[in-house]
Amino acid sequence: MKETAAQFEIPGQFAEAIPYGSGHIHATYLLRFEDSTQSARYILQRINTQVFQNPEALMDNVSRVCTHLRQSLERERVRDPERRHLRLVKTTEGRTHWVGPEAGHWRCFHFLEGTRSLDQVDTEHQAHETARAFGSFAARLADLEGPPLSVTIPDFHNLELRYAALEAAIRSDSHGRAKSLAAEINQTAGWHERLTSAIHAEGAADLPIRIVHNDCKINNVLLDAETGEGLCAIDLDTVMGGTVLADFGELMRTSSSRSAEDEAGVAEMAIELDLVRGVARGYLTDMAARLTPQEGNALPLAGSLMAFENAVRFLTDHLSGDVYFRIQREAQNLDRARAQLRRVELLDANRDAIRKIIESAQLEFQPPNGP
Ligand code: ADP
Ligand code: GN1
Ligand code: MG
Repeated sequence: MKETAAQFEIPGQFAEAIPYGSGHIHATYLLRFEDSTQSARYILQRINTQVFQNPEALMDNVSRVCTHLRQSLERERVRDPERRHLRLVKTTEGRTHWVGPEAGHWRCFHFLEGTRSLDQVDTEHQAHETARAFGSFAARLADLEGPPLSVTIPDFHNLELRYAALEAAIRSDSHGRAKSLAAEINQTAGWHERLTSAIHAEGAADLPIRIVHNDCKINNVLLDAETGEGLCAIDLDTVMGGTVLADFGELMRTSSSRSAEDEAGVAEMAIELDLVRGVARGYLTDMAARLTPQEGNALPLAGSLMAFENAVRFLTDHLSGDVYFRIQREAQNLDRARAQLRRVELLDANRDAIRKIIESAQLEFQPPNGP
């Protein structure tokens, strides 16, 4: 790790590198450097190139997004700009990342001090600040100049392809797990049918493409450790063209329930309307004025769709022998899938209440003459 860290333009001496965070994709390390008077921390990541097969294009996107956010924050003289966007540390050769032995692609960010990320939400304020940070992020990127961002994962939120991948995993049943999963597989098929009709009924099939984050889960935002203010959207690898459903839906999926993503006690799981209000008001603070009426109408469905998409992906990965999402224990992807199926059910059952909350947040944040 010391040799890898030495490839980056970091002053002082290497002190330590320890595994960090609970992301499912990259290998992340907290790096500490020190000199005689002070010590500074960094995030060092080995990019998962199974998942991101074009790391050059990926890092070009990330670097453009970081630069644009910095310029936007500086132009508006926002307080504390350094903690409101990710900052890459360049390599000693002035590059965005370093390609090491065995084609390991490494990158380094300044550690945002005095912040924390949560794996699950507890208060309405946390839900609000998480969603507000992601809404502000999307609003700032609306005027990104230059060519479109590269597609870092093709068809990332293509539900039909995700579902087809599940069906293929069931057919090949490479780890002999399908037989014991008949209940989950049937449930998934049922939701696939219902949600496919809902997408058409709610006009959610052909929403405008805008730059979105595409992975707005709760632990991809850094909150101020003391005040809880939502400071910085992180994990920028999937920032590219997409629909508002991906971002708003992922926020609803991860921040509308006081339970873990892999919660085993699904019977007690609940959707809490105070958290739903936090998400809706937070996200719409900066985005209400930008959304078309068609996008606004589709928002109440977004949480069910993203919970379903994640259920399908976790179940596929469990059937395939856990090759995509990192796990800390046996059958964790199955627990994740079951918990997401329960969220689909709860979000769907609460759709009318969720719609009312969203409509009231839209009124609160829309300019008087509409978007
Ligand atoms: P993954 O794609 O594997 O989820 P992330 O980029 O989300 O990787 O990073 C994993 C975790 O590391 C985050 O959830 C967050 O807790 C922490 N983290 C990442 N970047 C920073 C940073 N610049 N400052 C502080 N913490 C960070
Ligand atoms: C992954 O990278 P991370 O842990 O923030 C995944 C998301 C899933 C999420 C489920 C690139 O997010 O799409 O929704 O796990 N990221 C990628 O927790 O596949
Ligand atoms: Mg992450």
